[in-house]
Order: sequence, then structure tokens, then C-alpha cells
Amino acid sequence: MIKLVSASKASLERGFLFMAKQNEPLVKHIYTADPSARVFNGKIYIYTSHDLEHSGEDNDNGDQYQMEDYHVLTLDDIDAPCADNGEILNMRDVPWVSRQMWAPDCVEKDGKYYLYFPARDKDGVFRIGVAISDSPAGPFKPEPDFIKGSHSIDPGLFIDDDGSCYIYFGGLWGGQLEKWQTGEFVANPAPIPEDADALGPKMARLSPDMKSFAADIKEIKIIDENGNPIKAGDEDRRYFEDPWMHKYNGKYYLSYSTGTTHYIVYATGDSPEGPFIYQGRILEPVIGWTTHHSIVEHKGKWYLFYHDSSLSGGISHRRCVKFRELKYDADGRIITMKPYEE
Ligand code: FUB
Repeated sequence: MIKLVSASKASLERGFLFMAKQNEPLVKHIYTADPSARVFNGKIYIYTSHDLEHSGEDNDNGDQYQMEDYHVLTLDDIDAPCADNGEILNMRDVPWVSRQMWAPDCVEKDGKYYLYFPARDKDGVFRIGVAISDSPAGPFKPEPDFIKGSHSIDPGLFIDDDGSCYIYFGGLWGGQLEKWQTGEFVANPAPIPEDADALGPKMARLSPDMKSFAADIKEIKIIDENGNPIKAGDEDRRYFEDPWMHKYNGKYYLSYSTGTTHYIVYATGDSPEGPFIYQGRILEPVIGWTTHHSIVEHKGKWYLFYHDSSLSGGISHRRCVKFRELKYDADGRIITMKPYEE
């Protein structure tokens, strides 16, 4: 059970405070989704989408996900009270956005915090923007336009040990990834045959000012143990959305959602640009259609942040953010988790 505890003055002024507990919603006063967890100054910050009680059409285009703003939740420690620091960015303040503020992520560089977020532009095309703050708790000030060349959804950032910063992105169906196969936006592309290579997520290196792509966008290759590309019809393993990169014992781990089959899976490689070899599942399906995650290390332990729709009784676009400890075996394989078992 989530218990309201006595709050500090700052958190009472800015939001709510709840006891964090593994496999339970981190907050219950609003619907939250798409958690990107980061550790800044020893504290865990969870950047979330904010599901609203819209009654838009529920379809494969994602029209039911009509989100308008972002929140950041904070944990001083994994079992400490979780504070909602309130709204950190609203679409009314972003000149290029028309609707659908989907999954965000945030990274720090030289004392500034960069919040990356996807949304539809005025033509209904998903783009990725960036908003900047001096504090990880925001508020964030958006750049006036989206990142040139950006498209699709679900930006996931990764800063390597040498300081290079990479952005990964892309999502099928409502996320419009299929529409960019030629490098240009094609409104009605032909369906991808099941025996064709699956589309991979996109990636780009970010420029030193973090506001543009420093190099061309590349598509990531995800291959099987024999070196063959995962096929579009292989829905248990092919990329759908929600790319996340982390490094463990010198290896790069690309994890993602398989969408239609509702798994969080991962593939590993020797470079942040891939190729990545499919390894297995991280999380079995949760309640609700979407599954979305991030992976973060805090005080020597690793955690999976994810969402499900348990708080709303299964309504897919009213989700809640949760976490659980993630473990590796001696060979660096992630141990598969069942979301409703300890
Ligand atoms: O929350 C809207 C979309 O649903 C996200 O961008 C996807 O990853 C899925 O969680």
C-alpha cells in the first residue's frame, strides 16, 4: 500500500510525497507513463509522461494517448518517499507542438539538464524537441523548434564514458517509424513483408550544444545469434518502440519494447552504434497494451522502471510508473522478470 508521509515544505509546495515500494505505483494521484529514470547528484529522477482522462478513439494510431505535459518524480533512495515535483513542461509552451507529448528522457551536460521529448508538429508529424533547465527538477524551457531531421518517437539518450552523447529513437504504428524508410516522410507506405528485415531504431550522435544531430541518422541493426537480421514478422523479438541504452561490464545493452507481443527485450553489442545481438526478455507482459521502460544503476544495484495499467484497472492509456530490481547472471545476462511475481 502507498502511504502518504509527512512532507518537507518544498515537496508540499510542489507536489505529493508517497512511500516508494517495488512493484507498486510510485504515485497514485495522477496517471504516469514512460518512465526514464536517471541519477543526478545521487538522487533518482524519473521523467514521466502524464496520461490524462481523454476519451479519444482507441486505435492502432495511438490517438488515445493524448498527453500534454511531463512530470518528474524523485527518490532520494530506492525505498524513500517518492515526490512528484509537478509539471516540468507543458505543450502550450512549445511553439512547434500540436499534440501528443509522448515518452521523454533527460540527460545532464556541464551542469545543464536537457529534456528530450517527442510530439506531433503542426502537420501531425512526430518530431523530437529539447527543453533545457539549470535544475533536474525543471521547469524546462523549450527550444523554439524541433531538432532538425528528427522524427518518430521515444528518444532515449546515452552518454558514453568518453562523453559522446547519442540519441536513440523510433516507434512503429502511431510512432510513424515506417513512414521514414526512404529518409523522407511518406504518409502511406506499403506494408512491410513479414520476411523482410525488421526496421531498427534510429540513432544519431548529438552536437556539443546538445540541440542538434552532429552526424547523419543511422538505423541500428538487431541480429540473431547467427548474424541474421531479425525479421519483421518475428514479433517476439523485433523492435517496436522504446529504445534504451545502458552499459554493463563494458558491453552495450540495447533494450526495447516488442509492442504487439508486449515484451521488454534486449540485445547486446560492442559499440553504441551496434550491431546488437538479440539476447532475451527482460520483462514479461504487463497489464495494458504498452510496455515501456528504463534501466538505471543506483548505489551498486540496478533497477528497471516500467509502467502498467493496473492503477486504472487495465485502461491502456491510463498508466502508472513502477520499478523493480534488475539482476544479471554471472555471464551478464539479464534475468527475466515476471511483473506480478516478487
Ligand atoms: O505513451 C505514449 C507511447 O506509448 C510511448 O511513446 C510509447 O513508448 C508507449 O508507451
